[in-house]
Amino acid sequence: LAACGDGGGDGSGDGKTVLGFAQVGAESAWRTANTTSIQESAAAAGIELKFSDAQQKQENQIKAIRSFIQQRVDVIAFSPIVETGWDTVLKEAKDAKIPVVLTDRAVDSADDSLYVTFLGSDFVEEGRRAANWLVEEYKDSDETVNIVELQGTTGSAPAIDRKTGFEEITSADPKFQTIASQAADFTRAKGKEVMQAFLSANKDIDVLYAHNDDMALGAIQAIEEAGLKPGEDIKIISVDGVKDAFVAMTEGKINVVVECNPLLGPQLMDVVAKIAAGQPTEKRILTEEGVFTMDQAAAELPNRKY
Ligand code: GYE
Repeated sequence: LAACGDGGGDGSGDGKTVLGFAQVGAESAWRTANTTSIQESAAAAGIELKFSDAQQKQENQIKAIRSFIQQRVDVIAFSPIVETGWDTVLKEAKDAKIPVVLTDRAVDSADDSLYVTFLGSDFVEEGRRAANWLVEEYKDSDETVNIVELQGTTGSAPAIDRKTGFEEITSADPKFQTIASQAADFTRAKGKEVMQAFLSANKDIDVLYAHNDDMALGAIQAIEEAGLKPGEDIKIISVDGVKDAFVAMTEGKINVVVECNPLLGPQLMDVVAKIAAGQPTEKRILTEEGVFTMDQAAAELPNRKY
């Protein structure tokens, strides 16, 4: 790759680094914040952004990546919708000598030469944090805790890892029983629909673990419509930390939120600039995040940026 980002021969003629970004979709508030962050930081960094929205379909994302290769952008970044099935298209990018940055979600590939770096959260750790809250919450009780789980998009890194991290902790104590677990695609509408099904099939749900806030917020509607109190009758653990989830926490409807930061734009642009300048980058760039409980929500709400 030539220095100064002219390796791709971007055709824009003004010497700007051109970044092709293939986004997952607009499935959640997290995603919307992520998109805005990427667009704003590209503009601030003087990077020309070609942005594509795959509407949660892998085939669309693959098409977008192929079109970026054809346009000979300098760098390609994307959030792989699912973990597998990328080797062919990533090989095409590699053959075209266009560096690829994984943003937010990872791929499951034996060949890590297919991308330069992976920038994003540790989703397994998020799952552990969710479970650690549960362990603490029920530490003085021996009774069975019936858990239902709303999984993110089937095959996606956050769905796989958040489940794994959660199970790693809860499986150590047999009182924790996951009685139902199903994918709801990270959306509110699906979260509500699947929670309705959970409620009609199970009389005794103690806890809902939702892999993101949007599904939790949809589930809250289903729980209320069933005449139950979210946060009390059914305790709710969620992931992301979007504003609406903090509002729900101040209303006592979500008990705890494990933060997952979508504001990856500035870090992404730093990496892109480094790559364009021919500088080395780390293979894994982690995001820092916390855990917020109901009693901290009101104080934290004004600080939320997404
Ligand atoms: O948690 C969810 C979004 O990949 C971390 O995708 C991201 C997840 C996020 O739809 O809200």
